[in-house]
Amino acid sequence: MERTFLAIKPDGVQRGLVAEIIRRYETKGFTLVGLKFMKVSRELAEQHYDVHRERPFFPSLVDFITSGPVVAMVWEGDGVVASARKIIGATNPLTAEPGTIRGDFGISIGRNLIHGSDALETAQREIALWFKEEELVSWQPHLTPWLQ
Ligand code: 3AN
Repeated sequence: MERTFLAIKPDGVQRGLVAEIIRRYETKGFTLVGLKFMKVSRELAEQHYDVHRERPFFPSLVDFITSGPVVAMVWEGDGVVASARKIIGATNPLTAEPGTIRGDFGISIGRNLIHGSDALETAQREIALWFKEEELVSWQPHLTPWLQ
């Protein structure tokens, strides 16, 4: 079953949007398999954003993600990688569609509330980076037949 990695960034936590963001994935019908509330070390932040290492905004990216607690999550379901990204919206909250998390709650590209893996391979890398195998729970939700 497909899995993706999502992280509610420090701005999402500070603004009290944790429940609102989790609600969107629960009510969509995806299954939560991992969740932790944590401070991110600089080492983890630099590994997570490794592809952006040469970009000018890399230092501010690392400063921001390590500035306060985040909610790290793994969600499971058919097509969850692409669908979770659609629910998040475009990178720049100003151009993200209304109805998406960034479109509804953000205005700043440097404070865009949530991270979501951009492809299956990235998801596998990020899940392994952020979670130990024993922190992930494989379970079968008792979904109504309408969601199966
Ligand atoms: P996304 O989070 O939509 O996958 P990426 O992977 O292109 O976006 O960028 C990772 C993060 O880097 C973004 N979430 C955003 O916080 C930050 N970022 C991207 N582009 C810029 C930019 N031009 N200026 C400042 N921060 C940026």
